[in-house]
Amino acid sequence: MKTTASAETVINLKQYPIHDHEDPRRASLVARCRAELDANLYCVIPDFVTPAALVTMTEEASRLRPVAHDNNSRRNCYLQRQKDPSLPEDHPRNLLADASTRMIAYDRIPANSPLKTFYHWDAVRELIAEIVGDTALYDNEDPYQPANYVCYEEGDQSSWHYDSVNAFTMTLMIQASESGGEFQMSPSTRTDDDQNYDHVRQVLTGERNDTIVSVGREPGALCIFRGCNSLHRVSPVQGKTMRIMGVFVYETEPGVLGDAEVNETIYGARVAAA
Ligand SMILES: O=C(O)CCC(=O)C(=O)O
Ligand SMILES: [Fe+2]
Repeated sequence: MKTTASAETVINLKQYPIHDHEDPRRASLVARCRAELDANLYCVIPDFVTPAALVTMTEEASRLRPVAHDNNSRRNCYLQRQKDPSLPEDHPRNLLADASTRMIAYDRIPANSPLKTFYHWDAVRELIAEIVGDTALYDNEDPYQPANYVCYEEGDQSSWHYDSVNAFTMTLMIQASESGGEFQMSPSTRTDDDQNYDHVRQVLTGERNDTIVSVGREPGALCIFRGCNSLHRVSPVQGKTMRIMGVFVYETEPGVLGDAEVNETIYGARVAAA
């Protein structure tokens, strides 16, 4: 397969020749990531993106920061903002906590951005499909959602939560904060059949931390995780350096758009349906 010049400058093909399906290093990367995702519910590919692309991405996100939507909310781990008065005060559904991130939507990002080159390159999408075990993945076709910069400034965090719809979530660490901003996970806190409220409450209140893992990653590392049944959070960021993440959404069928109401919450009033 032919690679575009720009993909070569964005992805570390020397270490990860993902465009060459015959290269044994590609097969071993897929095997390692599949095994780790199965065993731990997450996997990390360090140095997946080149230092030059990280510089451009960091500059771009910093420049676009003024047009980010400040997405601040108090929510429970099920991403709901309302308590349920029929349940006890310390029930997980009634434990609300802060989440604040600065969202830079897809439509704000230039067409030639390395973030978009990364997201739209067939070799990346095909690699991820093999890792997560889907026969094929497709780009999300929403105007706002497919690839975003998500910035965390001092004090920002994403409190414990489950991701709602996607079977997997994919994030790229672009710039780390000075401290804090740690990605933590308590794998398989619930199953499809059992909400496991006692354990969930203990994680939310800090009573129990023996099941929590910190997922370490340096800038350039790609993380794929299954967040639907595993509580996870980003701890409060400390220091003046923004934590900058790339967040990408692939779909298992073509032509998928985001929900208009969800988009308005995440990206602000400007995206409200006309
Ligand atoms: O920023 C991160 O490391 C992960 C954030 C998160 O919870 C998500 O993207 O679902
Ligand atoms: Fe999440």
